[in-house]
Amino acid sequence: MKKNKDLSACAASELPDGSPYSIAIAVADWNAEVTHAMLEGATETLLKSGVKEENIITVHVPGSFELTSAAGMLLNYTSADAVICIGCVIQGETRHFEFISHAVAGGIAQLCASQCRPVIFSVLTTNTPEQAKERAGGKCGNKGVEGAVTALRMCHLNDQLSSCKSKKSR
Ligand code: DLZ
Repeated sequence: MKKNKDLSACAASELPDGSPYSIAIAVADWNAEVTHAMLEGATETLLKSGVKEENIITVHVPGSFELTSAAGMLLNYTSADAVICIGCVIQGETRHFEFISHAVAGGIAQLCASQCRPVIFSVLTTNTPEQAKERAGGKCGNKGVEGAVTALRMCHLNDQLSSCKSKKSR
């Protein structure tokens, strides 16, 4: 894969094999026009990579603030190999943008550091609705697709590293 390649443009032949994996997606319904387009991109990509439909678990939450909590529940209560968090926070007149963006970025980073399963940050933080739409199937690609490719790559990394560990303990 080329350096800094836009993962949204990943051809089907370049996609990591998703057939062994089960992937959970938590999607925020705030700014649904954007987040649902990202969800569609992520789901299509997972299916194209070979993830079975029954191995994709999707849950909806009210807003991006709830994504950390939903990701934690998915890690605890399902056997998903990775969790993709999809959200969209758009700058408004108040300071909600800062609080929600920091909370969800920090929350997901904490989960990543404390769990051995990847949690993917597919949360747009934009100044305008137009910028968000451009990143949900517009001229800047679809960040949901990128989240799916990232999840698959991280699942492969997890497999590779866990097989190193089992070789070492033999
Ligand atoms: C309240 C709120 C606001 C003002 N803006 C957004 C946003 O741009 N994107 C988003 O995903 N969620 C927003 N929310 C909702 C919060 O994430 C959360 O759902 C509520 O504060 C309830 O905890």
